Amino acid sequence: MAEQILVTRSSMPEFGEYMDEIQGLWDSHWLTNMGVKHRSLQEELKGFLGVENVELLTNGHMALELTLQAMNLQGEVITTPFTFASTTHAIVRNGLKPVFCDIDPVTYTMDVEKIEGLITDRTCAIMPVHVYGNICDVEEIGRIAHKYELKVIYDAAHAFGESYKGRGIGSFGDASCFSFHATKVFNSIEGGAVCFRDSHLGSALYELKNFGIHGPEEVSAVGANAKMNEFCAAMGLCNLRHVEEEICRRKKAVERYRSHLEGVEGLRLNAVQADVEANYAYFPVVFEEKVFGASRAEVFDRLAENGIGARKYFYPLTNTFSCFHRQYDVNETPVALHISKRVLTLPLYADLSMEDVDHICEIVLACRM
Ligand code: T4K
Repeated sequence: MAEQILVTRSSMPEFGEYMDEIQGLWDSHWLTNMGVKHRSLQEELKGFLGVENVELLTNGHMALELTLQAMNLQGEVITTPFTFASTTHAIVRNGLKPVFCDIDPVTYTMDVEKIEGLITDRTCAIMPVHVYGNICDVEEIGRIAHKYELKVIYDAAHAFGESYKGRGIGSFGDASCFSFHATKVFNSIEGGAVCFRDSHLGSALYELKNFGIHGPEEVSAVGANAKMNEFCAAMGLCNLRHVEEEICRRKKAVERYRSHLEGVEGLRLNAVQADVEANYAYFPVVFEEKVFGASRAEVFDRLAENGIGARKYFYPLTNTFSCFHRQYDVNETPVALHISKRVLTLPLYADLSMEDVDHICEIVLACRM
């Protein structure tokens, strides 16, 4: 049987490069708790992301969850349901109430026209998502947040290495939370980071990721254990050396996809955003069944029959999850509902060959017959 093509495939450095990076850990026996690899990855990321402050964490989810905790927020957080479970869970697990804003039909990010109508006297923050690496309207969100004195925490899990108008995307808002999961443009196996403006937030995050320990004999907060270990940090250091090449190779695959699928009636490809240095994190395609001639489900099944694992990122919407016991009304986010029922993310990773892209597109287009 031919090898399966999955939605993504982790990029890894040469084995020898990683071995060299971790050699010192055998000598020092220092494996975690903010060791030398942790510190050096943190420093390198500041430069690469163009931000002043970075705090490393075990994963993108803990980045979101502990950032909300560190800000000591109460009340309602405006967010979108067109995202991975993590965004909404981080809000709920902090005892905060998610208030769902609909998404923009072109970028799939928070529809800024609809934010102000959702603000109440209980609103404390906005948590928009740079979904698929599509950048939110950071200027308008910044304006609204300033006007109503709200915190802005970006879920930047998909946005590693991107910039807007030449400025690192992690420098917008009060904080931006990145994921370095194995499936991301940049991975440290598991990992995440928070970029933030206010240095007090850094000290709070540093303590919260280490059980809230303030000093040898003082525990001042109910923290978690969310410290990135040395092996993950070492993987991050290796992958960071190759991430620009990673993005270039992804770009080539995206261009190849576009050469086949652009302009096909009933298919909507991801928006190309002005002033954004993109990272080509995902390749979402929206299938309008009546125009295209086949539904998302048919395309998904046909690809699966051929050993190709496209994914329905992000279906179902988080405001329909059974764990929320019908607390939210999905009809309040009709655009998100429409897109989530029709979108498929096609395989995309640095090692994906042009022949594989051709093959995937052939199968997709043949679904119309
Ligand atoms: N916010 C947003 C918007 C997010 O999308 C995410 C994570 C987060 C926050 C939270 O960040 P983290 O806490 O995860 O750092 C995957 C990822 O696990 C998850 O990180 C990601 N978003 C989400 C969109 O996708 P699954 O359940 O779809 O993963 P899985 O195991 O099905 O893997 C997908 C494909 O990736 C596989 O078919 C093959 C490939 N793969 C997977 C793994 C685990 C590899 O090549 N290597 C691997 O090690 O969630």
